[in-house]
Amino acid sequence: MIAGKAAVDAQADFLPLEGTDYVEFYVGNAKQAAHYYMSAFGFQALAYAGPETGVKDKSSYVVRQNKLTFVLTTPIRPDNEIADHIYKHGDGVKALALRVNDATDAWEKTTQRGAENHYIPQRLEDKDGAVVLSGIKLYGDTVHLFVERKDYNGVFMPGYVKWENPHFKPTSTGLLYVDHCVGNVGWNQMNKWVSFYEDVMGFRNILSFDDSDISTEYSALMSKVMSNGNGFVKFPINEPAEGKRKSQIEEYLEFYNGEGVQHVAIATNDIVATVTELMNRGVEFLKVPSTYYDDLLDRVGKIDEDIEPLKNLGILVDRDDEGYLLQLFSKPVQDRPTLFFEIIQRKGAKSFGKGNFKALFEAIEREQELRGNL
Ligand code: TYF
Ligand code: FE
Repeated sequence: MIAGKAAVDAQADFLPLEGTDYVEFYVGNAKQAAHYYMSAFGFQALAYAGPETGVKDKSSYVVRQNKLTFVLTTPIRPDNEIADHIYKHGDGVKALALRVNDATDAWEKTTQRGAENHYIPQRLEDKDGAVVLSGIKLYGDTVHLFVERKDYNGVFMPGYVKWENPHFKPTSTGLLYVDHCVGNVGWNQMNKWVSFYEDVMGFRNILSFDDSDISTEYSALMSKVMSNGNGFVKFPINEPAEGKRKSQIEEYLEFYNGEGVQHVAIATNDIVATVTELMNRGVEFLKVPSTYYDDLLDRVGKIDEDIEPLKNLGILVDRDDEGYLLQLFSKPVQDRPTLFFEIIQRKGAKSFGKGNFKALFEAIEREQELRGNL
């Protein structure tokens, strides 16, 4: 009986994920991007790989804050995949790396179920142990990596050296971990990627938003939230929908030149303190009209926070049947209107802020209009 139940559980989650290991960005200037994430977002220097460590064609800087690890990678020669990626997409997310207990097994199971190979499992070793890395293709040129690091004690991964600057240790802004990462896919492609997460990764569709839930006067989109078995990783997928004018998803697809990661949502347990710090360090956020706060308590009921600081910072609040959440969205973090960040504090709610969609999307549309892309 026990063996039978274990078999059923294994069947239910054939791809046990321990969480997001890191997010890798391909950028035009990794040295400066790393400085931005340190100075503006409060990350610490962690590791480095590049010409000084024997890597010929790229430099990668690893920064960390609590359980959040970002890798900033840039090409240092024109004739490689990284340079092509930046030429096509501008700066953006290349890899969503997921922590697993067995990266070989994760790759074998997912490729057997139809995933396209990106990186055949490789055991990378140095004096601190071994990391096994593998990867499969995702939407656009984005990939999922599987990282097995149970036998590794080094700073990041074989190939990287410790990187620090004793003169520059920015204080934390309270960012904790990746809450979810959202992908924008092409017209009528959402269900294909929903099936990918269901069939290849063993995820479930936990929430869906259609046009009628979220279309404003102009911007229209549909979204389905995919979650793995333990709920540690969640990937909403957006596709554009027909509206009066150009959908924000279309604007993204046009400027990213294809499908890719739209936003990375980062958790904090004190959103007022975190957003105050981020703003003081120059991070720019979308603003909703102050009338948003007039009937806030009627909509969300009693909350622990004072309304005044939320209103001053532009923080949005939404409630579901399990609790409430506070969230705020940055402006795009590069010149193209592509990747942005969400800062989120969950107080019981497991949803995504549906009650804020109208105010949020109208704020996005005001920016789209300023860019001449509405
Ligand atoms: O992740 C989410 O679903 C929320 C809402 O273009 C959202 O953060 C959805 C689509 C979008 C911006 C935010
Ligand atoms: Fe989000």
